[in-house]
Amino acid sequence: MAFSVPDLAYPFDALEPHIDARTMEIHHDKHHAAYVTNLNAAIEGTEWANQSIETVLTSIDSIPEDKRAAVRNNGGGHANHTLFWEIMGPDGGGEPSGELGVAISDTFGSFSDLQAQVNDAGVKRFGSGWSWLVWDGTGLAVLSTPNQDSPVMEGKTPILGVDVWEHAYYLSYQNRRPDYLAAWWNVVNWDAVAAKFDTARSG
Ligand code: MN3
Repeated sequence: MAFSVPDLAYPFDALEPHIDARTMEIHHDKHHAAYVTNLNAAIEGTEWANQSIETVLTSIDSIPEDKRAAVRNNGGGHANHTLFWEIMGPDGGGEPSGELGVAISDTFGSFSDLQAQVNDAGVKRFGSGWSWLVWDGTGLAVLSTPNQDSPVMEGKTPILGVDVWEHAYYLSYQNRRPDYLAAWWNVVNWDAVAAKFDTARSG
């Protein structure tokens, strides 16, 4: 079963004014679609074609060398964007509550301290990549990855991630990545993040 681009659970314009509809359309229908097409081409006919994307990414060092870079970039791209669409939504923003809110305060000091760390990791990522909140097996942590590398490749479970490739923000924000990051928090779907947190902790 080949991988496919998941449908968005909301319209392209649902995240405006923070993320514009044209950016969402190109990002989902062109960029994510290209990762999926290239991933499927790389693993077609191999034992990896019928595995979950998580299994593929945790096994990246076992992928045949001539396919490994393509799987790393495009498999990571598929997993990263799938999470990205899921943890955003039109009624987003605010602050996490419940056990996730408590865990964030315990780990980072406060929600605004978490935001500062995620933003800082995103701003400092040179070139293209992602800033993440992950479950590392024992607790929460902030990290960034280059290109389309996924925390899953390091055995960590992403529960929130923000794409800092220019294609994620350039139409509205041009070179102003910090402005994009500041606005992005307004579209975070904390129910979705909390669900990933619960799954990661109990996994
Ligand atoms: Mn992207």
